[in-house]
Amino acid sequence: SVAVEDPKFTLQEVLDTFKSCLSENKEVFLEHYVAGWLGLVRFMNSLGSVFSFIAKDAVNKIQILINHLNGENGAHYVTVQSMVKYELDNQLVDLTKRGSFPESGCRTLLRLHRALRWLELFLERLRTSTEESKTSLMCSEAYNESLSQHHAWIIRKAAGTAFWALPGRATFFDVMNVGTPEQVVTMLGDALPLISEVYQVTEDLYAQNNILDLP
Ligand code: 1Q0
Repeated sequence: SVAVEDPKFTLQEVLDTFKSCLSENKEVFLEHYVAGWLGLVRFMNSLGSVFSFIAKDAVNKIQILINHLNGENGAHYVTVQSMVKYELDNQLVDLTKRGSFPESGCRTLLRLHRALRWLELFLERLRTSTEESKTSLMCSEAYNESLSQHHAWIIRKAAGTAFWALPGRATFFDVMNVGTPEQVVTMLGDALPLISEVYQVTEDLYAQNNILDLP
């Protein structure tokens, strides 16, 4: 199970984890991908209990991937590339409707992958925001441009409600624990291209294998 308390935690460390995701030949290490997500969830938990229904789903999915990594076929789960190949070659993925493999690595990671696009859009807005900018608005705009397209109405409704409970920009910057607003902006500028790259490599892999719409 997953530890969620860490007083020294800074968002910088989390975003650094995504840097270590990519191998030299642009493979995505699942272990680091999962570690990056754990850090994000920890951050989300520090924002308050309104977000716990979101955190809970993220943790469930992270745990599924950890179980694959630690399972008897773990060697096939070292990279996202090897995972996709292994699961597709062995018919371990539900391709058109939910059925035998509700916990396939491919469909589970796809949910986090879509959320990573939300994160990218949100952090980019935060990076270019001003003191007057509203975090709830930045968050919902990023969500509407990405993740919401994959969510049922009831989930969109619940997410929209949670966004209104987001703390303001100043609190956000504090919780990140990175330093002055200027330092936060610099850190985000450094980290975002790395997150984008991890996102794009995964997106291309899923597109090539025709698995962007797994149920
Ligand atoms: C900081 C506020 C966080 C806002 C997160 C926006 C995402 C809202 C998503 C609402 C998800 C609702 C829970 C259930 C959804 C599932 O139905 C869905 C599909 O799965 P399935 O198995 O039913 O097919 N699950 C998902 O789409 C996965 C969603 C994971 C969302 C994880 C978002 C975690 C983000 C954390 C980063 C917060 C830190 C931001 C750092 C900002 C720095 C200041």
